[in-house]
Amino acid sequence: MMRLSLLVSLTLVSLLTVPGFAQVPTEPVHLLVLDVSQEEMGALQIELDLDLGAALPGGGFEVLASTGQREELLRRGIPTRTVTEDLQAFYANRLAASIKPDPNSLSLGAGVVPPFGNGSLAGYYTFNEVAAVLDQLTAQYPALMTSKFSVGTTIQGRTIWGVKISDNPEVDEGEPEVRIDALHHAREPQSMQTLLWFLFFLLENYGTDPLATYLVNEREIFLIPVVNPDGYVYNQNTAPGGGGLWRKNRRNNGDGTFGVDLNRNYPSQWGFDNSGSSPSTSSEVYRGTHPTSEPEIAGMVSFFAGRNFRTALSLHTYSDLWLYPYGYITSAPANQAAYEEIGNLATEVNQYLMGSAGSTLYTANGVTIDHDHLAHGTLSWTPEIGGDDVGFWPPSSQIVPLAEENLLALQRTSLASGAWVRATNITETEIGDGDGNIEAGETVALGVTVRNSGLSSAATPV
Ligand code: 0X9
Ligand code: CA
Ligand code: ZN
Ligand code: CA
Repeated sequence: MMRLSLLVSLTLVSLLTVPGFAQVPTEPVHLLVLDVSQEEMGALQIELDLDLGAALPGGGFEVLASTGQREELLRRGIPTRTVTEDLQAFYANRLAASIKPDPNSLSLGAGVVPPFGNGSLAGYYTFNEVAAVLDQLTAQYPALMTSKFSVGTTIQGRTIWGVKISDNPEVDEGEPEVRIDALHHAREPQSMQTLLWFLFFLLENYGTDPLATYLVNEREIFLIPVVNPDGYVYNQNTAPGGGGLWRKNRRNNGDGTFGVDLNRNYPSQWGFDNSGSSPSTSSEVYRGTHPTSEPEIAGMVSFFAGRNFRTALSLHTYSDLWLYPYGYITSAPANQAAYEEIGNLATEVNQYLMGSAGSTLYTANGVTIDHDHLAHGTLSWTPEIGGDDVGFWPPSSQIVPLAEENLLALQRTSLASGAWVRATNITETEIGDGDGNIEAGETVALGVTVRNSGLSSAATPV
C-alpha cells in the first residue's frame, strides 16, 4: 500500500515537469506570519533572503519561505506562525473551486473575448489575452484610444504594451497627462485587471456618463497593463491554473539564479542602502547590477522622460495600502500635503491605509514612485490592492469586486492630473421670514465653496 502510493506520487511529479521549463519550482513555499518590527523585518529579509508578501494591519509581516528558511527562522527563535503550507498549491486549489463572473451580468468588459474576469488563467487574462483585448478595444473605439504601442522590449523579446486614451488620441493636445501601470511583479495579476476595468469604464461609458466623458475629453491617460511580461508568462507556463509565485523578471543572472526585481531597478536612489533592496542575485528584491540595467525599466524610464505625467499610479497587490514617496527613506517629501489631499480623495471608497511607503510599509530603493517624484515631479502612488485574505491570487469571483473598489481611486487620480474643482461646502440662506421653509415668493441664497484639488489652475467663473 505504502509502496503503491509512493509510485503514484512519483509519476505525478514527472508528469508535472513541463519540458522546456527547466526552472519549474520544485520546492514549495509556505506563507508565514512573523511577529517582528519593521526594522527586524528589514534585516531578516536581507540576511535570509526572505520573500516579503505583505505588512499586516495589526503589525507583523507575511513572508513566503521555503521549508529550510522556516527551520532557520525557528532556530533563531523568531516568532513564526505558518498560515498556509505550500502557498502555490493553496492558490491553485482555491482558484479551481472559484466561480468566474457571468459574462451576462458584467457591468463592464462583457463585449470582449474573453470577457472580463474570464481569462484563461483562472479568470485572469494571460499576457496574449491582454494584447488581444487592447486590439479589440482599439478596433471598437478608434476615436478614443490609440493602437497599442511599444514602451520597451523584454529580455525574452516580448513587447511591453502601452495605450493612450483621449479624444483625438493620436494627437498630443496638451491635456493633463496621467499614467497607470501594472504587473511590475509577475504574481500580482489583480493589478492588471484593475487597470483594465478602468479602461472599460472610460470607453464603454463615454458619451453617457459625465465623468467618463470628461476624463476622455480633458485628459491624456496612458495605460501600461503588463510591465513584466516575461515573469508573468513564466507564471502562466509553470502554473497554468493560476497561483504562480514568481515575482521578478526572468534575467539569467549567470550564477544559477534568475530575475531582477523591477521595482528596485529605477535609477533614482538606486542602491541607496540594503534595506528592502538587495545586491544578492538570489534575493526576491535583487536590484540588478546597475541602475536601469533591465530593459523593462529602461523602457519605462525613457517613456516617463518623453511625457509629462502630473499624476501616476503603479499598481501592486496586496495589503490594502495607498503608498506615496518616499520609498527609500522613512520621511515624506515637501509636498506631502498634496499627496495626502489627493490620496485621501482617491481612497474614499476603498478606505485603504495611506501614507509614505518607507514609513507605512518598509524602505526600499530604486522604486517607481521615487523615480516619478524625484526625476519628474510626478505625484505618484503605489496602491497595494486587496487584503491578506485574498493575497496574490484572489479567487476568480473577487476579480470584479477588487477592480470595482478601486475604480473611484483611478478616476480621481486621473482628475487630479489637471484642474479638479470640487464643491466642498454648500450653505443656504433664506431671504424671507427665516422659518426654514421656502414659502411662495421667498428666496434662498446658495453659497458654494469650491476647492481645486487638482494640479493645474482653473479659470473663473467655475
Ligand atoms: O516591495 C514592493 O515593491 C512593493 N510591495 S509588493 O508586495 N507589491 O512587492 C511596495 C513598494 C513600495 N515602496 C516601498 N516600500 N519603498
Ligand atoms: Ca485629447
Ligand atoms: Zn508588487
Ligand atoms: Ca487665481
